[in-house]
Amino acid sequence: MKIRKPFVAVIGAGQVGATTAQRVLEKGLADVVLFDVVQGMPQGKALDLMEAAPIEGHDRHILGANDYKDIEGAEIVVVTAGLPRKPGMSREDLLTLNAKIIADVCANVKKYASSSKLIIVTNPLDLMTHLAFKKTGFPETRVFGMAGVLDAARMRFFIAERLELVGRDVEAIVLGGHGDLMVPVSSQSKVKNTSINSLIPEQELKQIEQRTRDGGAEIVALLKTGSAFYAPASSVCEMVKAILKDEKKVLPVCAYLRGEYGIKNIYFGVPAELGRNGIEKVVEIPLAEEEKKALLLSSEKVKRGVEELERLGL
Ligand code: TXD
Repeated sequence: MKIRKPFVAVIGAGQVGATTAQRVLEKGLADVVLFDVVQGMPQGKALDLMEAAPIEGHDRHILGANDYKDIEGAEIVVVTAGLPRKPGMSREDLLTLNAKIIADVCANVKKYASSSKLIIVTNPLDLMTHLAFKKTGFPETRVFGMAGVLDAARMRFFIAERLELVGRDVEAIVLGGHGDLMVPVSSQSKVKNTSINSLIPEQELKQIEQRTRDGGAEIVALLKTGSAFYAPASSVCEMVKAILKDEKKVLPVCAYLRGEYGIKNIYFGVPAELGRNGIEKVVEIPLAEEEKKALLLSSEKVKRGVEELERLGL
């Protein structure tokens, strides 16, 4: 299948990778190269997706690949490659295994797509994004992670459900590290310019914030095997669209900080403008005192993670 530029390369053709490919194609955003180390699997998924095209009515192409050469010249590389935690495996074991995968992916991205924008999805998100930044040596404007768009979408849905509204009419923002210390920013959440604080009683809002923090775990518990992928894929696609269409849209992105929000030298979830060049600008928004404190606490956890990466020599 002939791939036309600008195209998106998706590394890892599992649940999130394949669904991201599907969304990019079916929204007509770009052609896609879907790469995986498992032989035949990305080709099978690519063929299946092409066979859906006559019905879906798009004219995009997708190529399944086991050879990194096929990602040559990609405009955006989305990295979903990784292993899930298995029974008996420690967090540290998983960190080491996924770090090795990210290092291998980065070596190939450097070789074949050295001017691409890199969107990291693999967990632990903030640390894998940090590692990708180090391993590629790309400027920080071209290496960032996806988490905040997903966490905010979850919060938007929970607010919409509570107020019996449509999710797209709700604005919400979630900042910080992608984990149990993420910071849902209720002070900036709105429905058509009305602050959420005046629509939902504080106690209920706290419950929505907690459900947002536990959003990933809630789905894992229901699915029993694997983790969320529909909303994660939509979130990646939103970022891909902002870049390809040079929207300069402000989205919560895992970005490298150099003192913004009083935090530096780590990758952390903050609002950032996404456009053709990747991160065009990190945006500082006003926060309530409590939110500022929560953000600093979350940043301490990410810092400890970066120290662990260094201690493990990764
Ligand atoms: O908000 C977020 N950032 C996240 C992160 C939301 C959802 C999922 N999140 C994480 O993404 C999740 O914890 C995992 O670390 C990744 C991918 O999740 P997915 O659900 O797609 O996992 P799968 O289905 O197991 O797919 C992973 C694929 C699988 O096909 C492997 O064969 C492949 O990765 N894989 C590799 N591809 C390329 N290169 C190497 N080395 C490799 N190793 C495994």
